[in-house]
Amino acid sequence: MAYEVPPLPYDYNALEPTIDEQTMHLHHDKHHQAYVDKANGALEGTDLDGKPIEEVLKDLSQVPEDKRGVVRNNGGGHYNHSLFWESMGPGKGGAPSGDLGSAIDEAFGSFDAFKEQFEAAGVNQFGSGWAWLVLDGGQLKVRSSANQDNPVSDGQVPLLGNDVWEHAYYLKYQNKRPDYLKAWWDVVDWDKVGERYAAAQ
Ligand code: MN3
Repeated sequence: MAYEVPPLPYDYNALEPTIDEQTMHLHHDKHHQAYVDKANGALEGTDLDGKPIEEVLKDLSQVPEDKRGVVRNNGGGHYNHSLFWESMGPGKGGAPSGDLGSAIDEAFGSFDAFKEQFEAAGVNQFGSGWAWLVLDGGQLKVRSSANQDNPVSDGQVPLLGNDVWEHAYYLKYQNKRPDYLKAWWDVVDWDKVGERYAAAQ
């Protein structure tokens, strides 16, 4: 079964004004679709055809060498964006509560300190990539990744990721990536992130 772009769990304009409707259409319908099409093309006819993308990315050495780069980039693009759409929602934002809220306070000192580190990871990612909150051997950490690399390929569990490719923000924020990273907190669905944290324990 080939990969498919999952439908957005909300309307294209639901994340306004943080993320504009046109960006959501291009990002979801065009960019994500292109990653899916290229990943499917690379895996078609291999033993990995139909394997969940997370399982493929956990061990890229299982991908035939001549297809590994394409799968890393485009399979990564599919997995990253699938996580991304689900991590946001209208009327979200605020702060994490429960176990995740306590764990963030403990790991980073405070929620504000965590946000500062996460934004810095996004701002300082040279070129295209992602900022992440991950669980690494039971420890919460902030990191970035280049291109469409996902922390799962490094044995970590991605809990939250923000896309800092220019296609994610340029129509509305132009070159002001720091402004996009700061505004993005208004649409983060912390219940969803908390579910991932609980599942990863
Ligand atoms: Mn993107």
